[in-house]
Amino acid sequence: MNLKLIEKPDILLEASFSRARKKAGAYAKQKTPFYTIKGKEIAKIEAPYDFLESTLLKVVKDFPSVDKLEPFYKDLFTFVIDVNETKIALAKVSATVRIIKNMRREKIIALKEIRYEKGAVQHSKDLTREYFGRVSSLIKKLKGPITIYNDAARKLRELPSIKADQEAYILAGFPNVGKSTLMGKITTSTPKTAAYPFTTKGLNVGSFIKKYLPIQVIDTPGLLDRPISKRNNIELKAISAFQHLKGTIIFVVDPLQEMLEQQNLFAEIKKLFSDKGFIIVINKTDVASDEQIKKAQKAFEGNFMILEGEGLDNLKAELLK
Ligand SMILES: Nc1nc2c(ncn2[C@@H]2O[C@H](COP(=O)(O)OP(=O)(O)O)[C@@H](O)[C@H]2O)c(=O)[nH]1
Ligand SMILES: [Mg+2]
Repeated sequence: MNLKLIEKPDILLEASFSRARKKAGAYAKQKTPFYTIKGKEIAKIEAPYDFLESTLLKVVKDFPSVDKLEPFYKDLFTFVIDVNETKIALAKVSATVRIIKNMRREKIIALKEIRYEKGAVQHSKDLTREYFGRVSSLIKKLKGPITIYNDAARKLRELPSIKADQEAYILAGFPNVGKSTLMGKITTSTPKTAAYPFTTKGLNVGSFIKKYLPIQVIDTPGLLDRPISKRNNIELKAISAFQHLKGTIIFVVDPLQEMLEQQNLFAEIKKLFSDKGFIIVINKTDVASDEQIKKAQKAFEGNFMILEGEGLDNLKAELLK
């Protein structure tokens, strides 16, 4: 998610006022010196708003409407940030920009009304100074909301880019069964590691092409590789976000590892993702004994099954169907 951060108030103000000075400096001479002064002051008043509008309102506009997000991301958003707090912070930002806009209009009208008389030059400059002072104090008050927004944006920027409306294969199975290796074999793109806020290892997201369309393959280290029943609430939520993805679970079995544990994990995952398709891959057939392979086959009997090794081609063919 490509969200811009907002600069700190001091930097925003410095940028606004330096634009104001530049604009005033570039202001062309008018018929009379007084018109020139007034014109410069008007230019100074316009510049900060133009800058603040283009930077701050853009951030507000770019922030996705959580209600309209794909359910997968909607879940992730609500786990990762306080959506309400962030919305309130952004509302404060846009309200401030609106106040500055109104002030700008009032000040410009007031400036235009100043007649050429004693004290008029000072009066014009005072109006600008007063306006700058109010802009400063308004923007400084945004310190809290800006921090809240930036913290949220930083977290959201880390979310993996998974296309929730496209088909995905999700790898599951105990550690060391060969999920990442398999991922490398079936994906044609180099898998990218994306931070996933609920695991230290993040997700690996890769893809292959099926009938000209990219199909995503997602490896979930730390998520679908331990008994679900031992998960805490946050982990369960992190897992449940995957329920929204359209896809198939590839459950990888290692014949060299304890079989009952793997069966139990499979049963839990199957229950959790009851609406998804499953493919079971019995891996490491090159090093497992016939007996171990048979045991694994028996353990998962009745379920859809493909063998790795010589079966990898079958898996690829299956995935490309
Ligand atoms: N002999 C053999 N080793 C494999 C196979 N697949 C993976 N491995 C090895 O098993 C170990 C764990 O693999 P990895 O893909 O990291 O497992 P993950 O933890 O499930 O992602 C690594 O040393 C791999 O080289 C296989 O088909 N045959
Ligand atoms: Mg791995």
